[in-house]
Amino acid sequence: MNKTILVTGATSGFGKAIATLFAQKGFDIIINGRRNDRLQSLKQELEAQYGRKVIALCFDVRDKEAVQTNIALLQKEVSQIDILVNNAGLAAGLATIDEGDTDNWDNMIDTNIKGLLYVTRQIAPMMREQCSGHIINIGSTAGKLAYKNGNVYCATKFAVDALSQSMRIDLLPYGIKVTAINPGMAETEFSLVRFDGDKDRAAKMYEGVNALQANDIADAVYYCASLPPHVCVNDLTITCLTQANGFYNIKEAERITKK
Ligand code: NDP
Ligand code: 8X3
Repeated sequence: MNKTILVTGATSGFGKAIATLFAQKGFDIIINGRRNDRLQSLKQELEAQYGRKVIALCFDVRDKEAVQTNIALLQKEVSQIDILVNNAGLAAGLATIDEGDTDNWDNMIDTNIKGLLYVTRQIAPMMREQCSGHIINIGSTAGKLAYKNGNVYCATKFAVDALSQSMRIDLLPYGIKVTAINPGMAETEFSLVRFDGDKDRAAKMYEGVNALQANDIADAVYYCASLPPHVCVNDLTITCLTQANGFYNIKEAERITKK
């Protein structure tokens, strides 16, 4: 039987790259996102190119009922989910705590924390019944060290870190692996979303940085997912060479040197 992976937020960036790599490696794929046109074209592409079974689930991870309904329907079609990648997420805005937009805060908390929890709540019992499975949560360097103006986004990723640790404890008796992958700056649609479609501002984030690409993270996810059954990567922080952590990168280093 082919192994099956469910990737949330697969219409772009890391999620799309992860779904594509796992299809190439012979997995059946379940993809999720809110943009159905993108989901359908990825489904067609993966089916045509790799001959894999691909199920597209268009729902918003913030919508608890939609998550429950979609996963319940999925269970009629799929007997086992081997890997869940909780990837759907976003940053909205970049502002100090006294000036932040509270709608942006709600959006980040609802997506990055509550969305991850809603999906996990539906999939973890399936894995518990199977006594196997692997949950891979996409955290961030922002969840290891807070940075200026990052406040609520950083808090959501600190929460992903805490939840990953807790899930590992809760699910350990059932042989379920839990891995947190914490990327640094990566060139996806992340900054375009954060800056509300401002392409110039988004592009500036990556100037002179040689940032990570989505495929770098897909490779890391695949590495973690293909280790022997007794081995679990608990926590993996990955940055490009020009970034030391969420606060300090080559631009900051140059600014200090020029003083
Ligand atoms: P992208 O913006 O390229 O991709 C984000 C994906 O999440 C899209 O597929 C989007 O799909 C989906 N998504 C967002 N909100 C929802 C929602 N409410 N319901 C379902 N899907 C949703 O960004 P990345 O690939 O960079 O981001 C993926 C993850 O990686 C995020 O959790 C992000 O925080 C994290 N991350 C990103 C880093 C970076 O520098 N790029 C570094 C560290 C972590 P759609 O809009 O169709 O719903
Ligand atoms: C995304 C990376 O540095 O913009 O998590 O927070 S960063």
